[in-house]
Amino acid sequence: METTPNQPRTILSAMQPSGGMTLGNYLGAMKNWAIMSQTDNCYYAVADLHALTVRQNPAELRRNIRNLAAMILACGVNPERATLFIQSQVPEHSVLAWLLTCHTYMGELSRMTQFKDKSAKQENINAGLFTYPSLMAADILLYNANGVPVGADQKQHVELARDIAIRFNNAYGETFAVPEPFIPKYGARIMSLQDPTKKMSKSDENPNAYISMTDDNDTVARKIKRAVTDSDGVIEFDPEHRPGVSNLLTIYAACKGQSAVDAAAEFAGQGYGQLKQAVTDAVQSALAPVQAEYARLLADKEHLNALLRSGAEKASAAGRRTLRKVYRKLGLDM
Ligand code: AQP
Repeated sequence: METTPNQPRTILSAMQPSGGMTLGNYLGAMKNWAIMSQTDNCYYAVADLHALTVRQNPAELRRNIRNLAAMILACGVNPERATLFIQSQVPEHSVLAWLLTCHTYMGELSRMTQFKDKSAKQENINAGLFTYPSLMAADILLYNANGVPVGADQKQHVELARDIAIRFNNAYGETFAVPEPFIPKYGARIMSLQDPTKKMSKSDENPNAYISMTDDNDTVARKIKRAVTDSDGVIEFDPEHRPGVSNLLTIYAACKGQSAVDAAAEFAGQGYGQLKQAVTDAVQSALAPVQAEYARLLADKEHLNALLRSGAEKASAAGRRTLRKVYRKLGLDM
Protein backbone atom coordinates (compact mmCIF):
# COMPACT_ATOMS: atom_id res chain seq x y z
CA MET A 1 0.00 0.00 0.00
CA GLU A 2 1.73 3.11 -1.14
CA THR A 3 -1.16 5.59 -1.29
CA THR A 4 -2.42 7.76 1.53
CA PRO A 5 -6.12 7.20 1.99
CA ASN A 6 -8.57 10.09 2.36
CA GLN A 7 -10.94 8.14 4.54
CA PRO A 8 -9.87 5.82 7.36
CA ARG A 9 -10.52 2.27 6.24
CA THR A 10 -11.18 -0.74 8.42
CA ILE A 11 -8.15 -3.00 8.32
CA LEU A 12 -7.76 -6.51 9.68
CA SER A 13 -4.67 -8.66 9.72
CA ALA A 14 -3.35 -11.48 11.87
CA MET A 15 -0.13 -13.36 12.44
CA GLN A 16 0.36 -16.83 13.84
CA PRO A 17 2.46 -17.32 17.00
CA SER A 18 3.91 -20.43 15.39
CA GLY A 19 7.47 -19.29 16.14
CA GLY A 20 9.29 -15.98 16.41
CA MET A 21 8.46 -13.36 13.78
CA THR A 22 10.81 -13.55 10.78
CA LEU A 23 12.22 -10.88 8.53
CA GLY A 24 9.81 -12.24 5.88
CA ASN A 25 6.79 -11.58 8.09
CA TYR A 26 8.18 -8.12 8.88
CA LEU A 27 8.89 -7.03 5.30
CA GLY A 28 5.84 -8.78 3.81
CA ALA A 29 3.21 -7.69 6.33
CA MET A 30 4.29 -6.01 9.54
CA LYS A 31 5.74 -2.86 7.98
CA ASN A 32 2.35 -2.21 6.38
CA TRP A 33 0.55 -2.97 9.66
CA ALA A 34 2.60 -0.23 11.29
CA ILE A 35 1.98 2.31 8.49
CA MET A 36 -1.76 1.67 8.41
CA SER A 37 -2.07 1.89 12.19
CA GLN A 38 -1.21 5.59 11.94
CA THR A 39 -4.28 6.46 9.86
CA ASP A 40 -6.76 3.60 9.59
CA ASN A 41 -9.12 1.76 11.89
CA CYS A 42 -7.00 -1.36 12.44
CA TYR A 43 -7.74 -4.68 14.11
CA TYR A 44 -4.61 -6.78 14.53
CA ALA A 45 -4.73 -10.28 15.97
CA VAL A 46 -2.25 -12.79 17.30
CA ALA A 47 -3.74 -15.76 15.44
CA ASP A 48 -3.30 -18.46 18.08
CA LEU A 49 -6.30 -20.49 16.85
CA HIS A 50 -4.67 -20.69 13.43
CA ALA A 51 -1.41 -21.86 15.02
CA LEU A 52 -3.28 -24.89 16.45
CA THR A 53 -3.66 -26.32 12.94
CA VAL A 54 -0.12 -27.59 13.54
CA ARG A 55 0.59 -29.40 16.86
CA GLN A 56 2.08 -26.92 19.36
CA ASN A 57 3.87 -27.29 22.66
CA PRO A 58 1.49 -25.53 25.13
CA ALA A 59 4.17 -23.81 27.25
CA GLU A 60 5.97 -22.63 24.14
CA LEU A 61 2.73 -21.46 22.53
CA ARG A 62 1.85 -19.39 25.62
CA ARG A 63 5.28 -17.73 25.47
CA ASN A 64 5.09 -17.19 21.71
CA ILE A 65 1.68 -15.49 21.98
CA ARG A 66 2.94 -12.80 24.42
CA ASN A 67 6.21 -12.39 22.57
CA LEU A 68 4.47 -11.92 19.24
CA ALA A 69 2.13 -9.30 20.71
CA ALA A 70 5.17 -7.39 22.02
CA MET A 71 6.96 -7.78 18.70
CA ILE A 72 3.96 -6.39 16.76
CA LEU A 73 4.10 -3.24 18.89
CA ALA A 74 7.88 -3.09 18.65
CA CYS A 75 7.57 -3.04 14.86
CA GLY A 76 5.74 0.26 15.11
CA VAL A 77 2.03 -0.58 15.39
CA ASN A 78 0.43 2.37 17.15
CA PRO A 79 -1.22 1.08 20.34
CA GLU A 80 -3.25 4.28 20.70
CA ARG A 81 -5.10 3.71 17.44
CA ALA A 82 -4.95 0.00 16.62
CA THR A 83 -6.91 -2.70 18.41
CA LEU A 84 -4.40 -5.45 19.19
CA PHE A 85 -5.80 -8.69 20.62
CA ILE A 86 -5.36 -12.43 20.94
CA GLN A 87 -7.72 -14.26 18.57
CA SER A 88 -8.77 -16.99 21.04
CA GLN A 89 -9.90 -14.32 23.52
CA VAL A 90 -12.56 -13.16 21.06
CA PRO A 91 -14.85 -16.21 20.68
CA GLU A 92 -16.89 -14.49 17.96
CA HIS A 93 -14.13 -15.53 15.50
CA SER A 94 -14.85 -19.22 16.07
CA VAL A 95 -18.62 -18.82 15.87
CA LEU A 96 -18.50 -16.92 12.59
CA ALA A 97 -15.92 -19.39 11.27
CA TRP A 98 -18.46 -22.21 11.62
CA LEU A 99 -21.20 -20.20 9.91
CA LEU A 100 -18.83 -19.39 7.02
CA THR A 101 -17.48 -22.95 6.81
CA CYS A 102 -21.05 -23.94 5.98
CA HIS A 103 -20.86 -21.50 3.05
CA THR A 104 -17.46 -22.65 1.75
CA TYR A 105 -17.01 -25.47 -0.74
CA MET A 106 -14.66 -28.41 -0.34
CA GLY A 107 -13.38 -27.74 -3.87
CA GLU A 108 -12.38 -24.19 -2.90
CA LEU A 109 -10.50 -25.33 0.18
CA SER A 110 -8.77 -28.12 -1.77
CA ARG A 111 -7.33 -25.58 -4.19
CA MET A 112 -5.53 -23.55 -1.49
CA THR A 113 -1.78 -23.80 -2.12
CA GLN A 114 -0.91 -23.33 1.57
CA PHE A 115 -2.98 -26.41 2.41
CA LYS A 116 -1.26 -28.38 -0.34
CA ASP A 117 2.22 -27.28 0.86
CA LYS A 118 1.61 -27.82 4.56
CA SER A 119 -0.29 -31.10 4.20
CA ALA A 120 2.55 -32.47 2.06
CA LYS A 121 4.88 -31.99 5.06
CA GLN A 122 2.58 -33.48 7.74
CA GLU A 123 1.62 -37.09 8.34
CA ASN A 124 -1.64 -36.67 10.23
CA ILE A 125 -3.47 -33.81 8.62
CA ASN A 126 -6.15 -32.40 10.87
CA ALA A 127 -9.40 -30.94 9.56
CA GLY A 128 -8.42 -27.51 10.93
CA LEU A 129 -5.58 -27.23 8.45
CA PHE A 130 -8.11 -27.78 5.67
CA THR A 131 -10.69 -25.29 6.99
CA TYR A 132 -8.06 -22.68 8.02
CA PRO A 133 -9.15 -20.31 5.20
CA SER A 134 -12.75 -20.15 6.49
CA LEU A 135 -11.45 -19.15 9.93
CA MET A 136 -9.32 -16.52 8.19
CA ALA A 137 -12.41 -15.33 6.27
CA ALA A 138 -14.21 -15.02 9.62
CA ASP A 139 -11.30 -12.99 11.06
CA ILE A 140 -11.65 -10.53 8.21
CA LEU A 141 -15.43 -10.38 7.74
CA LEU A 142 -16.16 -10.11 11.47
CA TYR A 143 -14.90 -6.51 11.38
CA ASN A 144 -16.19 -5.70 7.89
CA ALA A 145 -12.58 -5.03 6.94
CA ASN A 146 -12.00 -3.29 3.59
CA GLY A 147 -8.30 -4.10 3.54
CA VAL A 148 -6.02 -6.90 4.63
CA PRO A 149 -2.26 -6.19 4.63
CA VAL A 150 -0.56 -9.52 3.83
CA GLY A 151 2.43 -10.98 2.03
CA ALA A 152 1.93 -12.50 -1.41
CA ASP A 153 1.48 -16.02 0.05
CA GLN A 154 -1.81 -15.03 1.70
CA LYS A 155 -3.40 -13.43 -1.38
CA GLN A 156 -5.29 -16.60 -2.27
CA HIS A 157 -6.86 -16.80 1.21
CA VAL A 158 -8.01 -13.17 1.05
CA GLU A 159 -9.52 -13.84 -2.37
CA LEU A 160 -11.47 -16.75 -0.89
CA ALA A 161 -12.72 -14.44 1.89
CA ARG A 162 -13.94 -12.08 -0.85
CA ASP A 163 -15.75 -14.92 -2.61
CA ILE A 164 -17.42 -16.03 0.62
CA ALA A 165 -18.50 -12.44 1.42
CA ILE A 166 -19.99 -11.97 -2.05
CA ARG A 167 -21.73 -15.36 -1.89
CA PHE A 168 -23.23 -14.57 1.51
CA ASN A 169 -24.34 -11.09 0.43
CA ASN A 170 -25.99 -12.50 -2.67
CA ALA A 171 -27.83 -15.18 -0.71
CA TYR A 172 -28.98 -13.15 2.32
CA GLY A 173 -28.66 -9.47 1.33
CA GLU A 174 -25.86 -6.98 2.01
CA THR A 175 -24.06 -8.18 5.14
CA PHE A 176 -20.27 -8.06 4.75
CA ALA A 177 -17.81 -5.58 3.30
CA VAL A 178 -15.81 -7.22 0.50
CA PRO A 179 -12.11 -7.07 1.51
CA GLU A 180 -9.06 -6.38 -0.63
CA PRO A 181 -5.54 -7.71 -0.05
CA PHE A 182 -2.87 -5.02 0.41
CA ILE A 183 0.43 -6.46 -0.74
CA PRO A 184 3.62 -4.40 -0.40
CA LYS A 185 5.45 -3.22 -3.48
CA TYR A 186 8.82 -4.39 -2.12
CA GLY A 187 9.39 -7.53 -0.03
CA ALA A 188 6.03 -9.25 -0.63
CA ARG A 189 7.74 -12.63 -0.86
CA ILE A 190 10.99 -13.22 0.99
CA MET A 191 12.47 -16.64 0.30
CA SER A 192 14.33 -19.13 2.50
CA LEU A 193 18.07 -18.40 2.81
CA GLN A 194 18.80 -22.10 2.44
CA ASP A 195 16.35 -22.95 -0.34
CA PRO A 196 15.43 -19.78 -2.23
CA THR A 197 12.72 -21.60 -4.19
CA LYS A 198 10.51 -21.78 -1.08
CA LYS A 199 9.33 -18.94 1.13
CA MET A 200 10.99 -17.93 4.38
CA SER A 201 8.83 -19.39 7.19
CA LYS A 202 9.02 -19.03 10.95
CA SER A 203 8.28 -22.74 11.44
CA ASP A 204 11.12 -23.90 9.16
CA GLU A 205 13.05 -26.72 10.88
CA ASN A 206 16.37 -25.18 9.80
CA PRO A 207 17.02 -21.91 11.70
CA ASN A 208 19.58 -20.92 9.04
CA ALA A 209 16.70 -20.66 6.56
CA TYR A 210 15.22 -17.58 8.21
CA ILE A 211 16.24 -14.43 10.00
CA SER A 212 14.34 -14.00 13.21
CA MET A 213 13.50 -10.46 14.32
CA THR A 214 15.35 -11.24 17.57
CA ASP A 215 18.56 -12.52 15.95
CA ASP A 216 21.64 -10.66 17.22
CA ASN A 217 24.12 -9.02 14.84
CA ASP A 218 26.48 -12.01 14.76
CA THR A 219 23.67 -14.43 13.98
CA VAL A 220 22.38 -12.20 11.19
CA ALA A 221 25.89 -11.97 9.71
CA ARG A 222 26.43 -15.73 9.96
CA LYS A 223 23.06 -16.63 8.38
CA ILE A 224 23.55 -14.23 5.48
CA LYS A 225 27.10 -15.46 4.95
CA ARG A 226 25.76 -19.02 4.68
CA ALA A 227 22.85 -18.03 2.43
CA VAL A 228 22.71 -20.05 -0.77
CA THR A 229 23.76 -18.00 -3.81
CA ASP A 230 24.20 -18.96 -7.45
CA SER A 231 27.34 -20.42 -8.98
CA ASP A 232 28.48 -17.84 -11.55
CA GLY A 233 29.18 -14.80 -9.36
CA VAL A 234 26.90 -12.45 -11.34
CA ILE A 235 24.65 -10.00 -9.45
CA GLU A 236 21.43 -9.65 -11.39
CA PHE A 237 17.77 -9.59 -10.34
CA ASP A 238 16.35 -12.69 -12.01
CA PRO A 239 14.31 -14.76 -9.49
CA GLU A 240 13.78 -17.60 -11.96
CA HIS A 241 17.39 -18.20 -12.95
CA ARG A 242 19.23 -16.65 -9.95
CA PRO A 243 16.87 -17.22 -6.99
CA GLY A 244 19.54 -16.97 -4.27
CA VAL A 245 21.07 -13.66 -5.32
CA SER A 246 17.64 -12.27 -6.24
CA ASN A 247 16.38 -13.06 -2.74
CA LEU A 248 19.32 -11.22 -1.17
CA LEU A 249 18.67 -8.25 -3.46
CA THR A 250 14.98 -8.32 -2.47
CA ILE A 251 15.86 -8.31 1.23
CA TYR A 252 18.34 -5.46 0.78
CA ALA A 253 15.90 -3.44 -1.33
CA ALA A 254 12.90 -3.99 0.97
CA CYS A 255 14.95 -2.90 4.00
CA LYS A 256 15.87 0.27 2.11
CA GLY A 257 12.42 0.83 0.55
CA GLN A 258 13.59 0.52 -3.05
CA SER A 259 13.10 -1.94 -5.92
CA ALA A 260 15.29 -5.02 -6.29
CA VAL A 261 16.13 -4.01 -9.87
CA ASP A 262 17.53 -0.68 -8.61
CA ALA A 263 19.45 -2.55 -5.92
CA ALA A 264 20.96 -4.86 -8.55
CA ALA A 265 22.22 -1.83 -10.49
CA GLU A 266 23.93 -0.57 -7.33
CA PHE A 267 25.95 -3.80 -7.10
CA ALA A 268 26.86 -4.11 -10.77
CA GLY A 269 30.43 -5.40 -11.11
CA GLN A 270 30.72 -6.33 -7.43
CA GLY A 271 31.05 -9.79 -5.92
CA TYR A 272 28.77 -11.88 -3.66
CA GLY A 273 30.93 -11.03 -0.63
CA GLN A 274 30.22 -7.31 -1.04
CA LEU A 275 26.52 -7.95 -1.62
CA LYS A 276 26.27 -10.13 1.48
CA GLN A 277 28.02 -7.51 3.61
CA ALA A 278 25.61 -4.81 2.39
CA VAL A 279 22.59 -7.05 3.06
CA THR A 280 23.92 -7.80 6.55
CA ASP A 281 24.32 -4.07 7.30
CA ALA A 282 20.83 -3.26 5.98
CA VAL A 283 19.18 -6.05 8.01
CA GLN A 284 21.07 -5.20 11.19
CA SER A 285 20.03 -1.55 10.86
CA ALA A 286 16.38 -2.55 10.34
CA LEU A 287 16.38 -4.88 13.36
CA ALA A 288 18.22 -2.68 15.89
CA PRO A 289 15.40 -0.23 16.81
CA VAL A 290 12.80 -3.00 16.78
CA GLN A 291 14.85 -5.13 19.18
CA ALA A 292 15.40 -2.24 21.58
CA GLU A 293 11.67 -1.51 21.72
CA TYR A 294 10.84 -5.22 22.05
CA ALA A 295 13.07 -5.55 25.14
CA ARG A 296 11.42 -2.48 26.67
CA LEU A 297 7.89 -3.82 26.07
CA LEU A 298 8.66 -7.27 27.46
CA ALA A 299 10.02 -5.70 30.63
CA ASP A 300 6.54 -4.27 31.37
CA LYS A 301 4.28 -7.33 31.16
CA GLU A 302 1.45 -5.67 33.11
CA HIS A 303 1.14 -2.93 30.52
CA LEU A 304 1.13 -5.43 27.66
CA ASN A 305 -1.48 -7.63 29.36
CA ALA A 306 -3.75 -4.65 30.04
CA LEU A 307 -3.47 -3.55 26.42
CA LEU A 308 -4.36 -7.04 25.15
CA ARG A 309 -7.31 -7.33 27.54
CA SER A 310 -8.78 -4.04 26.42
CA GLY A 311 -8.08 -4.96 22.77
CA ALA A 312 -10.03 -8.20 23.18
CA GLU A 313 -12.98 -6.36 24.75
CA LYS A 314 -13.10 -3.84 21.94
CA ALA A 315 -12.77 -6.51 19.25
CA SER A 316 -15.41 -8.67 20.89
CA ALA A 317 -17.91 -5.79 21.01
CA ALA A 318 -17.36 -5.05 17.31
CA GLY A 319 -17.52 -8.76 16.40
CA ARG A 320 -20.73 -9.25 18.31
CA ARG A 321 -22.47 -6.55 16.30
CA THR A 322 -21.62 -8.35 13.07
CA LEU A 323 -22.51 -11.73 14.49
CA ARG A 324 -25.93 -10.52 15.60
CA LYS A 325 -26.64 -9.38 12.06
CA VAL A 326 -25.42 -12.67 10.57
CA TYR A 327 -27.54 -14.70 13.01
CA ARG A 328 -30.63 -12.71 12.05
CA LYS A 329 -29.97 -13.19 8.33
CA LEU A 330 -29.56 -16.93 8.79
CA GLY A 331 -32.72 -17.32 10.86
CA LEU A 332 -30.93 -17.80 14.18
CA ASP A 333 -31.51 -16.05 17.51
CA MET A 334 -28.79 -14.73 19.78
N1 AQP B 1 8.37 -15.23 3.34
C1 AQP B 1 7.48 -14.26 3.44
N2 AQP B 1 7.63 -13.13 2.73
C2 AQP B 1 6.72 -12.12 2.84
N3 AQP B 1 5.63 -12.18 3.67
C3 AQP B 1 5.46 -13.29 4.39
N4 AQP B 1 4.51 -13.67 5.29
C4 AQP B 1 4.79 -14.91 5.74
N5 AQP B 1 5.92 -15.36 5.17
C5 AQP B 1 6.36 -14.38 4.32
C6 AQP B 1 3.39 -12.84 5.68
O1 AQP B 1 3.44 -12.73 7.11
C7 AQP B 1 2.10 -12.67 7.61
C8 AQP B 1 1.95 -13.61 8.78
O2 AQP B 1 1.77 -14.89 8.34
P1 AQP B 1 1.20 -16.02 9.30
O3 AQP B 1 1.99 -16.11 10.53
O4 AQP B 1 -0.25 -15.86 9.51
O5 AQP B 1 1.35 -17.30 8.43
P2 AQP B 1 2.28 -17.69 7.28
O6 AQP B 1 2.00 -16.90 6.05
O7 AQP B 1 2.11 -19.17 7.15
O8 AQP B 1 3.72 -17.29 7.85
P3 AQP B 1 4.95 -18.23 8.14
O9 AQP B 1 6.05 -17.38 8.67
O10 AQP B 1 5.24 -19.08 6.95
O11 AQP B 1 4.40 -19.12 9.34
P4 AQP B 1 4.36 -20.69 9.45
O12 AQP B 1 5.78 -21.14 9.31
O13 AQP B 1 3.78 -20.99 10.79
O14 AQP B 1 3.50 -21.19 8.34
C9 AQP B 1 1.17 -12.95 6.45
O15 AQP B 1 0.62 -11.73 6.02
C10 AQP B 1 2.07 -13.52 5.39
O16 AQP B 1 1.61 -13.21 4.10
